[in-house]
Amino acid sequence: MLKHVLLLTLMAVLSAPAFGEPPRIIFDTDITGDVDDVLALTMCHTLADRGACELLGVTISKTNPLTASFVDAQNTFYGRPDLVIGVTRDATAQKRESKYLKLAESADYPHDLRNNDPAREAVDLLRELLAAHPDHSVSIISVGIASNMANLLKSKPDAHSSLDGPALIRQKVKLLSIMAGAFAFANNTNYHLEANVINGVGFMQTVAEQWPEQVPIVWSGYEIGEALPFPRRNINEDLNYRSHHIVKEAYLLHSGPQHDRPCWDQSSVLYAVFPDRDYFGLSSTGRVSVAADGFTRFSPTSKQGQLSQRDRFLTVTPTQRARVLEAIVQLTLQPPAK
Ligand SMILES: [Ca+2]
Repeated sequence: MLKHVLLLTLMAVLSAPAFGEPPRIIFDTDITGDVDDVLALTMCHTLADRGACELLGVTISKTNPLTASFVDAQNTFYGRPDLVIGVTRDATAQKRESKYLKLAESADYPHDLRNNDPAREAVDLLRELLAAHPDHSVSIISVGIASNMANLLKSKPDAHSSLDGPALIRQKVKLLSIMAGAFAFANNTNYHLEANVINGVGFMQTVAEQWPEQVPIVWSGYEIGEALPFPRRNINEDLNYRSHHIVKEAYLLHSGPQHDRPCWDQSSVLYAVFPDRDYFGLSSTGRVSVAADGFTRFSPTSKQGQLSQRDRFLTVTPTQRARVLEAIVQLTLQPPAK
């Protein structure tokens, strides 16, 4: 009898997923100006190909007529031609020129979506995706301005859910992994005003002030990506398994062949998918506030007044830095599964 119970227990242990369910992720990007968004989206695909996460969809937070078309081209390149895409239609979201989105118009990258008009509205798509998945199961990776996150917070009950934005987030979101701000001496100053904040200060203030207390935010500050320069050599030499590679061409159009572009956005992807693998360290808990000039101030939880435990920011030691960079590089170079 005891033997039988032990056998059943062993079978249960072996059939359970070793590290729990892979995270469900939504990638919220301002894929226009910088190219780290392109590399970060590639990581979402290659991590999903490995079964490390489930990629639910992509939402775009800045305005350019080719954003959705480019994302569709990249999704198609990585074997997910039907992955849902939402774009912001907020007239106050930053409009941005791009050096690489024109690749969407190249015959080398076939795909369906030719412009943004047929794409979904981002907040409507976010609400649908959140409503469709189990409670506390969705990790949102936000690596641009916070237009979509702010507008999700302001959203009202609709056909997808009877909950307003904050209640829907409280019920469905497990984590917001966000690349924004600066929390250390960076760029030769202890007062670095980071682009994802200053290109939409009001949006980031809404997130900092109104995101539900119960749903953790982990901030990847400017200093994290700055410590992780993507090796140009890997772009030049290791993406030649296709005669035309959308990541290689986008990188070269943006940064040229002589630049190691910092991995700002990739850091938030890696943390969201592997929060327990010690790729990064974490600050104490506390609260981030966003000043009118875009400065991000972290105030630790203390008994002397600051009681919020919602926010933490990433840290990285030299040993972690080496591991993180190696993981990001390999995930970026990994060919599409199909
Ligand atoms: Ca970005």
